[in-house]
Amino acid sequence: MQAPSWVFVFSVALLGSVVLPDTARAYRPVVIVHGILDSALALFHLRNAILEAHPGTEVYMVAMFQDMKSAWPMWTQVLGFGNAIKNISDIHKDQGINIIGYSQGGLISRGVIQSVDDLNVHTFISLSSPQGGQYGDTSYLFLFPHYLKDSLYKILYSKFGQTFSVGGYWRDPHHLDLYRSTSQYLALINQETRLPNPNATSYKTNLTKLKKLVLIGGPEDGVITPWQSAHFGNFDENETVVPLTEQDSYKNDDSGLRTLNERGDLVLLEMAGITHVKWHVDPTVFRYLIQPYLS
Ligand SMILES: *[C@@H]1O[C@H](CO)[C@@H](O)[C@H](O)[C@H]1NC(C)=O
Ligand SMILES: *[C@@H]1O[C@H](CO)[C@@H](O)[C@H](O)[C@H]1NC(C)=O
Ligand SMILES: *[C@@H]1O[C@H](CO)[C@@H](O)[C@H](O)[C@H]1NC(C)=O
Ligand SMILES: CC(=O)N[C@H]1CO[C@H](CO)[C@@H](O)[C@@H]1O
Repeated sequence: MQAPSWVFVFSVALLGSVVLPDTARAYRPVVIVHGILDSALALFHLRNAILEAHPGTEVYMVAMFQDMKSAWPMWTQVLGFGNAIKNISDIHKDQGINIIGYSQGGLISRGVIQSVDDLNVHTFISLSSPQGGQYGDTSYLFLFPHYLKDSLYKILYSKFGQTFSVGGYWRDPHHLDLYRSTSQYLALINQETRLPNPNATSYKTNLTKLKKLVLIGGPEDGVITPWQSAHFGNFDENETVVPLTEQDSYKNDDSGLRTLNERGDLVLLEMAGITHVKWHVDPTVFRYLIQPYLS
């Protein structure tokens, strides 16, 4: 009667070496959401990097609101991307999905995570997205050629301006009252609004359902302003950057970020020397900042 137990030990050892090598592990599917004036195809690099590192991963590149349509209002895009992401999440209900949102796509993804019912998102990676708002001149503002950043509030904080995606997350530190009373998007999901915000509680609880929130940005970004907005930083009235943990809404845990942080599930990552258009193509960014969080 010795043989069976020997066979048993042997097969366990075999299992250990044959069934569980790294490449055969099942990684969660990844959904990629593109940025402004961009298309899903532009993120092909990122898709290939994921497949090379973790062969067999299902990678979904959501091809919606591409190019000029990426300037459509934020909630319109959150609804559209939300339907697509909900479908993908339902297919993988038990395992859950990971989401990578690049630039404006990271701000749309966060809206989806906070407002769509019954998603199962494990990790959300925000790749240089203006999570704390935008206040800076960039080529992306070509839609309003006659305005500089200090006068853009006149157009963006109006009914008309709010019909553009950037109007939804323009955060002018010299007109915060207007921002709080007109921003239809960022001020609501960041809990800075003076408008009725009936969904505030569910925005918060839904955010804290994430297993991990990874925020990536860096000082040479050149588009996201201040660059710390990638980490929820924002400007005060003197254009001094206020880091997330010094903001009142964080201290009061209004949006759930403090809960995530105190749970050890909020990760702020910074890399020098990466310009805005390189975050999704630079192999070092992928290897050290993204890949470790895809499980
Ligand atoms: C999501 O799934 C529903 C039902 O299967 C389908 O009607 C709809 O077109 C899908 N939406 C997207 C954006 O894929
Ligand atoms: C609150 O959420 C509901 C259901 O998702 C939505 O129909 C409604 O427009 C939201 N209200 C606001 C003010 O965002
Ligand atoms: C901005 O600068 C002015 C003048 O130096 C100062 O009085 C004010 O307290 C500063 N505001 C903040 C939020 O630090
Ligand atoms: C993913 C998730 O938990 N979604 C929830 C967001 O909040 C609404 C309202 O509380 C819930 O119905 C969803 O299930």
